[in-house]
Amino acid sequence: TATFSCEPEKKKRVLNLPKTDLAKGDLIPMPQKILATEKAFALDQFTAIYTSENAVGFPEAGKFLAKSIKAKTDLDIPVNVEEVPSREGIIYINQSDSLELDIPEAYQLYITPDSVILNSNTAQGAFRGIQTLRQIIPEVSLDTIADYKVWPIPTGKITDSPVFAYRGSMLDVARHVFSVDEVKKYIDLLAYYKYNVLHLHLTDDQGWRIEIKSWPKLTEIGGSTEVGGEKGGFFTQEQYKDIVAYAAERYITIVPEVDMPGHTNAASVSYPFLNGNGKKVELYEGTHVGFSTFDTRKDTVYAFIDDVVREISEMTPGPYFHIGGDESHVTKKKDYIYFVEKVEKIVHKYGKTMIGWDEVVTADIDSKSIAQFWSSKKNADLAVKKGMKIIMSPAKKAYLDMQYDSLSKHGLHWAAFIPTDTAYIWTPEKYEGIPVENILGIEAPLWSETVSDIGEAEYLAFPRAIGYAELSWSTPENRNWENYKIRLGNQAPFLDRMNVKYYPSPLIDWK
Ligand code: TNX
Repeated sequence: TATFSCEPEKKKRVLNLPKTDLAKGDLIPMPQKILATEKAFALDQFTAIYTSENAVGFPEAGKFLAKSIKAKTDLDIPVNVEEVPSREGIIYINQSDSLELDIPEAYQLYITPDSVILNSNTAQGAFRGIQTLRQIIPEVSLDTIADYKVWPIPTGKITDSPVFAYRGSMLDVARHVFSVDEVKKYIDLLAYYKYNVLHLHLTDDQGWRIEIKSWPKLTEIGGSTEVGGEKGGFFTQEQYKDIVAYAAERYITIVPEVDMPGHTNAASVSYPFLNGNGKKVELYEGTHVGFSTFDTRKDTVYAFIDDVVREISEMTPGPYFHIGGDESHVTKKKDYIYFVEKVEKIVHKYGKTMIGWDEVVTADIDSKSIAQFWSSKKNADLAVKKGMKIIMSPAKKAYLDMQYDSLSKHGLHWAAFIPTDTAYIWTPEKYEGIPVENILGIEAPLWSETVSDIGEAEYLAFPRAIGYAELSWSTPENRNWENYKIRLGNQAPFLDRMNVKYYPSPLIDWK
């Protein structure tokens, strides 16, 4: 068959490409090392992608790159899984065992005028490197240099790997329901900035959003409401699996959260035997917190939790199960501790590592469980004392639902106003004396009491989520607000192409 449309002879015309500077690109997060060589690789209709053979995930990574190039340039780039022909104009995604790459998610990019070589030990590392490549492809083509379009890619070498292993964001799908497609769009945006975790807050007082086959009323009744009287909804197990698979293709781990023993009104309306606050339970569409609790002294409550943890764990390939544990204001202290210790055992029974909001460290839990620090420095210190790892989500720095300022259309401000610079200018490595050895990573939660659609959620998340990506990937030496804010302004064409309704912060000169 005549598939040789990109034969080398056709291309052997020397293009007079402009000088470039790889170090002046708009990369976010900033890579560890960049060495610029000031020439250019011509990305054009003759370019072809090759990937290592027999390397798990590499062909798929190649296809992902081709799709991304198509979205940005409209070029149709073929992806080949075969021996690399020695010719110019190729992007080669290579599985390499080099020791330098023996760090999870590490990659190297070697760009010369002849080829782009992306080396990584793992497909995950290759995928992170592909995001870098996507970002250095210029927004506009050169149309005067040849009788076809050319995108000059700056040459040089990038060596890169992340500072933190856990780089996450959380979507509260309980207070407001988001569709599968909306969650996927959020995943796409996270992936572009090298996030690797999406935490789904699946249950709260106002709604239960995940189908549990053994307890169908959770979604029938508990899923029927949202904050503000909207219509409710939930993910079927098939939909949840679809989200998990979509995230996995982007090397993003889903962390499911079932918040308990507080934040459980929706569960208790569905099955009143669960309720432990002594009051009659009714569906709830308001925004108060801390009024609900499970009955922590009934065996049947733990049998229920066992089913829920089992069904969700079976659909979740990632290592974590988040049990919530925050703001259980009407649970007696001793009952709370008893509860967390019992539920931790259930989480372990289904092979998962437990994560909980920082209050859970007041119970006697395993040092391998993880504390998500959101407000209590005392709890963070206790976690450190127990040798636990901590996910950094301090509300006054990392909460995506805090308003930018008093004029913000959406959001709360109980923790702080968080303008775009404040969100970026802090050092998680040295925050409130928490030792860096204990920090697993950073997560930016997006609580949804004040948003009623994905556009409003995007207004709160962007641009701040882009800054948290850099805080969790790049070294402190490579982070600098003055430099970052220019790169951030240059994200506008990407955000526009993705139809993101970001907040156009006046601190930023948007391109
Ligand atoms: C506190 S942060 C909560 C959530 C709210 C959020 C609003 C945390 C663990 N609990 O229930 O949605 O504040 O900012």
